[in-house]
Amino acid sequence: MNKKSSGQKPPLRICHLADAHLGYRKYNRLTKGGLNQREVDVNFAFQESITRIIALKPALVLVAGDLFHAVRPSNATLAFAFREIRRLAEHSKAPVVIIAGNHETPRRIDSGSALQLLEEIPGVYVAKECKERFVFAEEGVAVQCIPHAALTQEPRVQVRADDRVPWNILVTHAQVDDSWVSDFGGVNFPLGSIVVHEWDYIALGHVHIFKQIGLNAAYSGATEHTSLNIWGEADRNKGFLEVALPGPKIKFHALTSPREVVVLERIDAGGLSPENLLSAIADRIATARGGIEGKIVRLELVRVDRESFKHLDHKQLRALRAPALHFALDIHYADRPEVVVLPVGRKRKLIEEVRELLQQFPLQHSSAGDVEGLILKYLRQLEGADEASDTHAP
Ligand SMILES: [Mn+2]
Repeated sequence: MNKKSSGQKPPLRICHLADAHLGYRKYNRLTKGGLNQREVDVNFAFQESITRIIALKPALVLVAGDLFHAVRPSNATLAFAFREIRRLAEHSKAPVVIIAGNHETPRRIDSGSALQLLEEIPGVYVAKECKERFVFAEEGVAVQCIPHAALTQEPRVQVRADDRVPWNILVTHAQVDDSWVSDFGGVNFPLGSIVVHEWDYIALGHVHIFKQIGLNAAYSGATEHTSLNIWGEADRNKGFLEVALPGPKIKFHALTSPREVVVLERIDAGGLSPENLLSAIADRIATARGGIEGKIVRLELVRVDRESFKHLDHKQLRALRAPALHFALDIHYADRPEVVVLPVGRKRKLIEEVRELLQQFPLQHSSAGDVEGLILKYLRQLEGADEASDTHAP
């Protein structure tokens, strides 16, 4: 019986989340229990999303990748994820489908995936490596999963919707266009490479802000501020999606627990005395609505004179910054080019950009070649960092 053509498709309500990045650590602020404060924040936000999803009573829950921040999460992170996913499956009674994102995908298949532990929970379905399709007859829905590793294969993975099932959903973790980049390491997967309209909904992970793509696809965004450049997403809420079919009608639920990120308006320090610069900083901090206590704050100072910065009252400056969980003071000195604008042209490799940048800087103590070698070394270390150790890369 083809329900699709008979027009009697039963309504379906789904919750879609992604990019929880459990195990993310940043800054050296610890909780009373000795845990990294940001790791605890990330757990809180995830817990809030699970509690709120349970309350919404969806028929299906989708986790579109990067549940874990690293290939080998700590034992504490694994135990926390296990408990929360089990709570979700038990209390919602909805099937929970999880796919692997780039952060939790090992480069070597024999490393195994941390996600396989979650497969042991009844009602939880995991696509770690290959494309996989889960059909839930009772809910009348087929969920086609394309985890990160399946997208890296050549030739490109092929997927088609199944007409015999009332609802067809696609879940993947990738960069579908270049309009917003939150994180590197994802595969470029233009939606033009699939038949977009045959899917009732396409649940995306990888971009850390809520973003609807066309009529039937969306990024839910991350559940906390875990992007490489958190300042660029400071004013965007973190949350998850409730998606109702037919439609899809997509509703964003903003979480209340993510820590606030504040980007203060930059200060032009050109010509300011040390005293005036300090009071300008104090004034700027006073503009933060609700203060800066416990928040993650950034303030840029431009055209700073090295001598007057040295004579700043640093004790007072420390006192001004102290209430924040983390206060990034980004200083651009007057005797350095503030921003180097590279010519716009074809897309190039990062190292090519670096090479060009180096040519524009007068280097005093080392050659451009040495610096380039060093940068290349660090880039490679960064690439291998997730996998190389049990500890977390900065
Ligand atoms: Mn991510």
